[in-house]
Amino acid sequence: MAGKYRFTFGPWNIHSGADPFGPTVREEFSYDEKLTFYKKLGFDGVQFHDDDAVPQLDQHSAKQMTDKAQAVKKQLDDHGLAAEFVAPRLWEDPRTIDGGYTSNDPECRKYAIERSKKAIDIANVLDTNLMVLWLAREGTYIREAKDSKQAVDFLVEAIDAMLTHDPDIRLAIEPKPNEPMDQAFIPTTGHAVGLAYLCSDPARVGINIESAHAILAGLDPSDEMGYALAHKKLWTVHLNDQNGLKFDEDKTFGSVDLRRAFNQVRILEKYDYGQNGEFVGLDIKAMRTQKKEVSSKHLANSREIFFHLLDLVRSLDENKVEALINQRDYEELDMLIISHLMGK
Ligand code: XUL
Ligand code: MN
Repeated sequence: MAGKYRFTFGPWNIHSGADPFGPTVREEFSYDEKLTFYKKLGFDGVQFHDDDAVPQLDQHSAKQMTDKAQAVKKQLDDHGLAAEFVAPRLWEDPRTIDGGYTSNDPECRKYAIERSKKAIDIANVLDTNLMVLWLAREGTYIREAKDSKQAVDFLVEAIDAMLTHDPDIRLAIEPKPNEPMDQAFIPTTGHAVGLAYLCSDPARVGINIESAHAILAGLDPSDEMGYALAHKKLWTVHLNDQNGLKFDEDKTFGSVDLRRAFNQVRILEKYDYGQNGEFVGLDIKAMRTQKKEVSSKHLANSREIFFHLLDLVRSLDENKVEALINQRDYEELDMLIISHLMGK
């Protein structure tokens, strides 16, 4: 059973606990140390930002960048790990203060596209053709700051440049409605799918659904997954949990709402997620209060919760579900699901 699902997380998911209001609270594990965690915790692949793989990327020549990426690839091979995707980090450089692809400054937009092409080149060396685009600062703090129609044109222009740069690259957009921006231009799966169809090769533009991001948009993550699956565009997921409309919490999968998590596992299982090589990605942060030596439990726990929920998905009496749907007795269906989740 475990064989059917392969799990990944990013090195940023093991972290030293800083938040906007306080400094780090535990020493950071080095990247090399983090790599040793993956297999031990039951994970098969690594999610990368471009500069997780090649730190200080912008200061390197193309040759230096390739050499460094090759060393990372060798290390992955030595650990028996795959690279799931590379994502350009477009939210820390001074040239991305006002956004990357949608900045009002043409020089900054150019930087964002060039940086994204570098991320694609790194992905090639790491032997993955998947790039995730979390559109961090592609939005506004005040409505009048940018033109929302033109922003979509800029996004299409940037994505088309990436698709042209590498005829094999596939781009998975990770929608999020807010944080760090007040209003993001691509807040939901529907927006991302719509954007895909405006691009030069829509078949190579798909989606990464993060549970917490969907919840922040007031939506049910499993419905968002269904929408992306119907378009054959669910290419990866960032499973986690979120307690209502506040900052992006990246909590352990299922830790807030087990039923909501159950329904995510249920739709993934129903539509054979993973059959085409998709990984189950987690994007989860340990609580700030965790001590260093136990600051990776959130990852192993999330994976374990996924498998417990998978057991529940597989043992649900689907005949009963269907009969209750046919009778339109949704009160009884509600009770069936709740009882099942409670082990009754
Ligand atoms: C931000 C977020 C990112 C992306 C990768 O909320 O989820 O970590 O997943 O860039
Ligand atoms: Mn994410």
